[in-house]
Amino acid sequence: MTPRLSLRTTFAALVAVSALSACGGGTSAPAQTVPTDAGLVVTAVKTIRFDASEYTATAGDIKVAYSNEDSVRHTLVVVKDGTKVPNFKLVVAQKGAVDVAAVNLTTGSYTLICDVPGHQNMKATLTVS
Ligand SMILES: [Cu+2]
Repeated sequence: MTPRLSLRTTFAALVAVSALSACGGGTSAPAQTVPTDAGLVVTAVKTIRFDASEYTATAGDIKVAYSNEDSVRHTLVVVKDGTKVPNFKLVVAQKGAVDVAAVNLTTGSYTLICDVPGHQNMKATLTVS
């Protein structure tokens, strides 16, 4: 009985460790301020909107900063031809939060959205040239 018990305990410990490591990483660490070299700055403002309906950026690796001046959580997702650009999503959980990450975009027209349910109002055009 003892060997079986210790095996089970080891397994439980392994599961706990892998669960812990799954929690780390993945999301980018939130910055406190908008970096001065950001290639695109988007702000979520009151009444569940972005601060503009049209944005522009230069093709290549674009450092995107997302700032929250609203009181609820917002996300920023880039959509191209109805498909979300993979591996890119900014999240600002509360007022004053800033999230920054780079996304590589080629020349073209994109749509910026917030994919929080009920936030369909948050939609803007991003022109990359
Ligand atoms: Cu939102």
